[in-house]
Amino acid sequence: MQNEKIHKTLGFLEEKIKSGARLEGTEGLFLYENAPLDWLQRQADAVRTQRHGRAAFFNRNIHFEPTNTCVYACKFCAFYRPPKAGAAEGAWDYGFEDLREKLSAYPTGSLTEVHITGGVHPDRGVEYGEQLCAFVKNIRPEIHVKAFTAVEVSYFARKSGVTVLEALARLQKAGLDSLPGGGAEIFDPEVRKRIAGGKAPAHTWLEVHEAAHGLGLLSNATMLYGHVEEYRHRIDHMQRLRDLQDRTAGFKSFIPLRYRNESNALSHIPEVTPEEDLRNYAVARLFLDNIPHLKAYWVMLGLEMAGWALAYGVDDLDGTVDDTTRIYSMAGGMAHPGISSNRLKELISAHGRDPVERDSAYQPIMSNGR
Ligand code: V47
Ligand code: SF4
Repeated sequence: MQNEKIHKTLGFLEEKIKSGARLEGTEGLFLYENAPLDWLQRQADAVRTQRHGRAAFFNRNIHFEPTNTCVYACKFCAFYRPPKAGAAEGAWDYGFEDLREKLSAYPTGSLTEVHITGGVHPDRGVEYGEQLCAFVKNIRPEIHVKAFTAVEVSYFARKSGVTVLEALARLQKAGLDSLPGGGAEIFDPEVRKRIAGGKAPAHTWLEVHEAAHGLGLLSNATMLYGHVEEYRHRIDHMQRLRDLQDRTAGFKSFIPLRYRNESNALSHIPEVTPEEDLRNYAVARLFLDNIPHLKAYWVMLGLEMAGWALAYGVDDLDGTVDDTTRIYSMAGGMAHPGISSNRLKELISAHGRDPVERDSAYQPIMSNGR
């Protein structure tokens, strides 16, 4: 496209964004393809400031990944092991007592959320999920249980011969508080088939979240980018989330996840540049106008880049995380992710924002250290 035409369209879009009007899919695509990064930064930061002022959110959480045994074999995944694999091949399976031990390292008040997700174990149905949620609530009733991706929930339901709605209602009764955003990858069926063939299709992922929202459970949404997809697939992905959010308002945060290329079946694909990460956050902030929070997951991105992302529309850095998540360390992310809340606050302040500790529903809470 010629420079003059690009310039004119950017002027038009700047006015549109300022007025609060919603961007069309073609306009989102135009931004990905043509907008200079500094232009995107200014627009995304203005929208972010309008919504959240100088606040940048974080929470005190840990991740627990019960098993990496998985019935699926997503090509981007460095984490999973097939059901026949044993410990020698790197498979693991933690029991409830391992979780008890892990939680016991955190005195009451020093942790607000446990994020539980893992491989889709062939033998586990909704009963397992209920027991795990109830186990956490029994020993630590104050901790928010964010557990099981839509892919895991859909498998639980199938395995136990119940509907998704029934599975979710039973999990909620047992103690589930919200769903994490994983498993969304990219919704476009062709791309999804190439990178995650076999696992729950887009409509299943969306149906699980819609049903969860109907029960009053909040959830997040991710997007895995920077592999074989094109910009139009990212727009399609965000459009489907935006449409669902218009109906339910149940998504709290959107979490773009950059494809990391170590030790998986797509390792020949180079990772995208930091500039591309920032472009993606900014377009997401502008296009996805009805999901309030945009999260830079520092474990995937690195702390320094997560700090920079705060100027490109991001308002949330996830949490303290602890060192038990391996989804990213096995794919090229930080080896032992974990950080104190003070370090997160320093990072946020160094980037000119005000750190706000939040609970899992993004209500500000008073911190008591660690
Ligand atoms: O769905 C797996 C991604 C996701 C790779 O809800 C990879 O608050 C990049 O969903 N390169 C699981 N990404 C993690 C997730 C998440 C993380 C943090 C916070 C929340 C939340 C959710 O991890 C998977 C997949 O998209 N993933 N392998 C990889 N090689
Ligand atoms: Fe299994 Fe999840 Fe890895 Fe896919 S991304 S292989 S569903 S653990």
